[in-house]
Amino acid sequence: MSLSIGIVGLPNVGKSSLFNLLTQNCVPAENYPFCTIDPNVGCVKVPDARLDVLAKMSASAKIIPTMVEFTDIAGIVKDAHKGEGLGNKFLANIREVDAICQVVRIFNDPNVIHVSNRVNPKEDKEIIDLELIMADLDTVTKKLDSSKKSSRSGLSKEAEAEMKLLESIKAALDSGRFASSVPVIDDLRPFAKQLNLFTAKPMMVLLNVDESTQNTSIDLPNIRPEDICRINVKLEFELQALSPEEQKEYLKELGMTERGLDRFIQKAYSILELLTFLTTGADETRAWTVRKGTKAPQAAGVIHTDFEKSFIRAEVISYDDFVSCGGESGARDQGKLRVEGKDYVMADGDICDFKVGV
Ligand SMILES: Nc1nc2c(ncn2[C@@H]2O[C@H](COP(=O)(O)OP(=O)(O)OP(=O)(O)O)[C@@H](O)[C@H]2O)c(=O)[nH]1
Ligand SMILES: [Mg+2]
Repeated sequence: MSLSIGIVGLPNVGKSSLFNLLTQNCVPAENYPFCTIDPNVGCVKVPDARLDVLAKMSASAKIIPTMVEFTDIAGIVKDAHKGEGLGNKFLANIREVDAICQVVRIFNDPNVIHVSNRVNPKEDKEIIDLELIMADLDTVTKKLDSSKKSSRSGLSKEAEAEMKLLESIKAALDSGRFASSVPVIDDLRPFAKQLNLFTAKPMMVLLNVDESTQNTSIDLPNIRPEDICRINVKLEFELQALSPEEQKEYLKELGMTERGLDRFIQKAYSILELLTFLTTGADETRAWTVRKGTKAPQAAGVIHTDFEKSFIRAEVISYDDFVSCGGESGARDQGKLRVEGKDYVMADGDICDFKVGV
């Protein structure tokens, strides 16, 4: 499963630099022979420390991480929703992605022109937000108008509920809030999804910092603080050029324990509402991706299409149990290996052995 995150922001904030950083960091895996699918789309491996631990325990010949796709989108300008700049192309590109990463500049550099000639992350984010909100408002208003027309001949209960939802979304957008701030009941989820609104997509912010702004506290609209990730893109480029040992040394000097880039990829992966399950053995230790809520047979189907139909049961050990029991046989002895059936809902970190029929 390949889900994609669109890198969105004002011109010159570091979107393409981030994209290049991500794709250069990528080692081709056998299921994705090319990292860069086209100049703007790249597959990136998701760092997961659990893989190294499991590979060591199982003496695996190789490690295969799971992947996530990033799309580098052209810089948005004010009035994009009216077709300014690359307006329409830009919006069409964002429409296709599953989640949005807004890059916001908070680095100072007189050599890099800022479109408004000043560094102001809050206002920059507001410009982008407004474009997305205006484009969504257009979609919602059109939809409301057509529902109102058909309502003259009477509305079904279902259509009435849909119209109410549209009205709540419109009210939110009118007051500068995102569609994602409007609660949607389960029955209306398919309808809401099919609207494909920009501001209903999962969203995160990457603050492109420098040494002087890396700890600057900042309050951004329409985003939870935990969905903001700080990276110094320029510094990450410098790190990229170093060997893994030199990187460790440099990070230590800077008082950091890991690269910001790894944290960023993990965060981007997490907003997609996915979970990782694992398989491990002498051949390989591997991470697999499914949407949250996926049941065991469908998860087995990710490994091999036929496995979904021929699924019999799953033998599951949670990652923590696997490690603390010293591997599969220890977990089995201590009653930590669970036998799960076709209604089992997968959990993150499940180590699975799927039993299938022929
Ligand atoms: N000082 C500094 N410069 C940066 C940083 N990130 C990017 N730049 C520079 O900013 C300029 C623009 O970077 P890009 O990555 O091309 O910006 P972009 O957001 O893709 O711009 P558009 O594609 O035009 O929308 C380049 O000269 C980069 O080298 C950073 O963290 N610090
Ligand atoms: Mg660019």
